[in-house]
Amino acid sequence: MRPAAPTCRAPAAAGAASKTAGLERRRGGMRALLAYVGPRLHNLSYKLSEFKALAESAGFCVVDIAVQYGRPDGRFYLGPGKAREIAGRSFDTLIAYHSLTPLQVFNLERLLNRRVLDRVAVILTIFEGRAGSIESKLQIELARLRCELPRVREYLRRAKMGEQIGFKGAGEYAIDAYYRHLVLRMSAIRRRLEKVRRARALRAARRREAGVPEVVITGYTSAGKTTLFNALTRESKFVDGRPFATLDAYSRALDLWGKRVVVTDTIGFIDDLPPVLIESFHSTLQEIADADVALLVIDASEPHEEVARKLKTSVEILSELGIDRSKVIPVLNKVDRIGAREIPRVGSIVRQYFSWFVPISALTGFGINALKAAIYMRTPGNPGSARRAPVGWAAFRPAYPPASLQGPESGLRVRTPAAQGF
Ligand SMILES: Nc1nc2c(ncn2[C@@H]2O[C@H](COP(=O)(O)OP(=O)(O)OP(=O)(O)O)[C@@H](O)[C@H]2O)c(=O)[nH]1
Ligand SMILES: [Mg+2]
Repeated sequence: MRPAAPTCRAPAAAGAASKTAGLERRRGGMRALLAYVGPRLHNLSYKLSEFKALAESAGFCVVDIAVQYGRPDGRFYLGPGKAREIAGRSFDTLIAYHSLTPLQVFNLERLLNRRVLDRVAVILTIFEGRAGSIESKLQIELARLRCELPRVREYLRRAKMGEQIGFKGAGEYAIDAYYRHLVLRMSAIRRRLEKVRRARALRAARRREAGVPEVVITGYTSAGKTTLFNALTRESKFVDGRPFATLDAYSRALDLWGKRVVVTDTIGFIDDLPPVLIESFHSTLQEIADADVALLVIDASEPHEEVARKLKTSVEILSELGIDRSKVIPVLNKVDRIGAREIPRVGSIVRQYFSWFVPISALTGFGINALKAAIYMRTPGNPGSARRAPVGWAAFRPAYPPASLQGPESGLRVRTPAAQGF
């Protein structure tokens, strides 16, 4: 297959994106060659364009994508022939789609004489540039060290065997000292994280005691979670078309017809999320598990097969976190990009998992009031019958005139929670 056309423009020089770009630039090695070795998947071009977006988001300029079908080579990831072939090409950093073993990194760096990274390292670079809270900074450092440790162990093993390995110019004793430093630093971070987590759990417990329902916004990265958070709370948190705009869970109180709820924006899901990151961000994900209601934001403007795949993965992640499906409100976002006729078609994909959904456009405000009503109905603490709509049909009118969609009164039928009768 043809890899995506190479583009080498400088990353946007604004906000958090430029911070990550600056980080990579300081490290040097901006021109990246991406490599994928694996099966011929039907959605491979989509996966590769996401991979490219990730690398660009980290500040790299992607010169090309090398694709090789089959099983990754144990020593070089790419087949040795392909690895030698790309050695002659012009780039500074090789980035592999899959997580590389220490041996593969070692061999490739030796062969190419260039920096070799994998997708996890790229994600971590983005995270480093965007982490705001002390907790996410610690989580990222821990993930970084956990990736580094097996690599250093490999260098140490080789140094003990008497090999001249040139690890940052260090010899066996220096590598050994560095290895011990990593282990100590990791346990120090774990202890600090434990304290931060306890404090956060305490705050959440207090909120629960006060009877304030918790609503979390979840879904894939770039689905429009923060745009929705801003639309619900009238905040102006950072929104970006690039992956992982949001890293820190951020909460805000929201008043729904006299009922106070706390809405939290969270980190987005991504395909093939490496276990090391899942573990590091466990506490943030735990926040989702503890919520009374989870808004699962789905980008309705993507191709149907992508909507289906991401929805399936999201449902699996939520169920792994122990979230009952009855707690989930499926939110079909970006309907302004697809038009009213397409909504039921995308909706039929959602109906494979949920009996209802709320179509919205977080950007134009379409459906936001219907969603607020759904949140009102689904969160605990409703006065009187939970089956009664909080207000009349006014609740289901768009907040302000939508850009390309008419309101529910003019043709589009919104299957509201009131109509569902739950
Ligand atoms: N057309 C349209 N674009 C939207 C809508 N909602 C969000 N977007 C755009 O989608 C992109 C991603 O939006 P974000 O709100 O940053 O997405 P997110 O889910 O918070 O992404 P992460 O924080 O990276 O996980 C931005 O360019 C938004 O302007 C919508 O309803 N309609
Ligand atoms: Mg966001």
